[in-house]
Amino acid sequence: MRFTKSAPRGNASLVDDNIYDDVMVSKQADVSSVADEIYDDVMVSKQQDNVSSFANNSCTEDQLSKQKADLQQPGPDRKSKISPGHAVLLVLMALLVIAVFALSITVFYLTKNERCQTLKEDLESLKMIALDETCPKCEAGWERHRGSSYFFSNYTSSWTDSRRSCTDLGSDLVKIDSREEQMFLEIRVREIIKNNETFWIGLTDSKTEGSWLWTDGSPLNQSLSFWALGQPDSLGGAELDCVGMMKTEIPDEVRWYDRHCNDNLRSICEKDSKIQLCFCV
Ligand SMILES: [Ca+2]
Ligand SMILES: [Ca+2]
Repeated sequence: MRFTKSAPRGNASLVDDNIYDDVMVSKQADVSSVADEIYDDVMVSKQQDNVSSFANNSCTEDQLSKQKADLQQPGPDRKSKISPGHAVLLVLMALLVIAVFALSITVFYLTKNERCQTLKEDLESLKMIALDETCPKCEAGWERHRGSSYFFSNYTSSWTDSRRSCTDLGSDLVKIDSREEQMFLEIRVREIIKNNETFWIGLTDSKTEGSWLWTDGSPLNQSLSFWALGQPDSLGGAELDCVGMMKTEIPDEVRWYDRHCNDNLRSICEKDSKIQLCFCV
């Protein structure tokens, strides 16, 4: 509030105007002051709000940092986000990987052991051949078929002498174990036969008449007997106790006949072809 100066009475109107102006100026000054104060209050309040907001934001960032650190650190307080189904799947996958690895190792060692065994067998065979101590020499002319090797003699001798010749070569008179073996021998006999010759085989009933045995002592299997028609015909007591195979009257047919064991005939020797692999080079 400003005080106005006094004025002469004649100029009362002018004085009133001055007073009014002073009052207005003073009022405007007061209003401005109040507005400034309000503005200052608002600014202070706003600054306080900003500080509070900044503090709040800082607190939130701190909390986020703390939560991030907690997530990075394993511990019982942090809950796992892996579901039980995923955990089971992971375990199964791990077991599968382990099983595949173990299987690969097993296959590797089995293959390795098999190769080693084969190499050892080959080495032993080479040693026996090189040393030439235990392997008897075999004659030329052995023929391999399936699991056996066969020798068709060009000389003739009795059944007993023919068998001895075979054993001297690490073999015995042939034992016919199958129809296929019979067929093979038939084909070879037809190919090498010259004058309707007969070849001794390893079958005899010299111990008991009518009881046919192979040289290894096994009895003849009647379902695998290949007698010629009407054979054997010594059941009446004749000394026909050894068996040979020869062509019959039927073209290309080769069958068995019982003969005197002292007859001089050709013969067929048989031995395991594995033995031949070792003994014959
Ligand atoms: Ca045989
Ligand atoms: Ca007989």
